[in-house]
Amino acid sequence: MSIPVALPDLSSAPSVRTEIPGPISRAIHERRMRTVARGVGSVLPVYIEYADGPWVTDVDGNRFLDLGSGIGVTTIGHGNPAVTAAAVEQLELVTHTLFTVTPYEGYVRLAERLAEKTPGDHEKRSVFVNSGAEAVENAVKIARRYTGRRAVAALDHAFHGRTNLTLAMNHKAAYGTGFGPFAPDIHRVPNSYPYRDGLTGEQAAQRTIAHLEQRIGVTDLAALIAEPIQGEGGFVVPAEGYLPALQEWCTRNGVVFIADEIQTGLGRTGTWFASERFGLVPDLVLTAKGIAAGLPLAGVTGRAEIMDAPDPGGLGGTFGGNPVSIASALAVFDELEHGDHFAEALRIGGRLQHHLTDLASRHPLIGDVRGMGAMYAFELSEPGTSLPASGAASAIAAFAAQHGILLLTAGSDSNVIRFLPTLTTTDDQIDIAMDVIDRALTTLG
Ligand code: PLZ
Repeated sequence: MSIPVALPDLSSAPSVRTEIPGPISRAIHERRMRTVARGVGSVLPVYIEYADGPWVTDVDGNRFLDLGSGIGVTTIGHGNPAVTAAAVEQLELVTHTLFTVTPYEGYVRLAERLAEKTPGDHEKRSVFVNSGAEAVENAVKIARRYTGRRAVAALDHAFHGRTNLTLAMNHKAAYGTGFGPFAPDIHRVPNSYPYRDGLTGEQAAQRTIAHLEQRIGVTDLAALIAEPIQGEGGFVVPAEGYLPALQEWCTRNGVVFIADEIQTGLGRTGTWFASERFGLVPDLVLTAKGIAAGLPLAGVTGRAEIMDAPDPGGLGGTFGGNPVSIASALAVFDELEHGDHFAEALRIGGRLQHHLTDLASRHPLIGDVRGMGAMYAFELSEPGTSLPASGAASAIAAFAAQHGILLLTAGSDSNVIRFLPTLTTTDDQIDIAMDVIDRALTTLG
């Protein structure tokens, strides 16, 4: 598809010109159903031709306000000019050599940037790979090699990817149905979910630690992996003190503490990493999604002594740390360093919280409102309980789509609406989206 001749106007309002999906999208969709594997779904089958800032425009000319950023990837906005320029320049210089055959400086520079920006001033090393799941896989490899232990613990409501090892780590069985057998020695332990468990951070940590000690045993445990705010699990913000208590326990017991910052990282919560918001200094930090604003790249960054445990040749892969992705990531780092993106994330969080609190006071279906910076959500419950209201989240998302607002659902019970807007989203745009959600909730009763 070529870029449309008439670029969309840049006013605040979404523009819905056809039924959704429109006729051209529907025609492409028919072809897709005959050629693309059924297992690859699409939340909203409108086929996108053009994207700028917080907008995506489909082949029928419908312009949607994208409040999901491709699941938290285009954090600094679709089509950021500095990222595009960096990628194009790199494409013209060299697209591929394979760092493990003949290296290039960008890889080193990005490792330096991550060493500088990830929490803690200890010596660090990085490795770059292609996807979040691959970063998780490598973190597990590295932690096992370093500790000489085999078991890995993940939290209830976790999501870590779709490869075989990471499927074993996910909470939701549906991701893995029929895909087993799964990797052994992966354990899931209770998390902190204040809305549902009512526990303080200290109490929730005690419960988690009891499981780790009784069900796995410290001497076999290589690593504990946690998302500072659980993403696919429904933007579960742990109670205060929970994660620091787990980190402290890991340090005391020689267990590698891995922060999966794939969804929370790189400005999303108003700091470089959400770990900072919780006072964490993880042993390993995982990055992906927003790191290169849409080009495929992921990383594992962490303590030098842990990262250097594997021998040369133990880590790698053909496309890992591709020069074009790396150049884009360096441009993202420059943008985050010199722009006011962190303040924007906090502004967006404030606006979302204000609106969602108001909606919750008027719509009894909203049981909880939570989040940090440009990572906010509301959970839908049967009124007066914390039991999941089934179907409501997808109904709201479907209503919003018809009105030009792209929303993502989340949650182990699929009863959460989550917001991952680009940091270029204005207050006016948020207000428009909230009005649509208000109407959707009224429709649901
Ligand atoms: N860790 C915390 O959020 C990816 C999943 C989309 P990949 N989340 C979006 C889908 O339906 O598969 C994610 C994450 C956290 C790991 C991952 C995995 O990252 O780049 O998708 O492999």
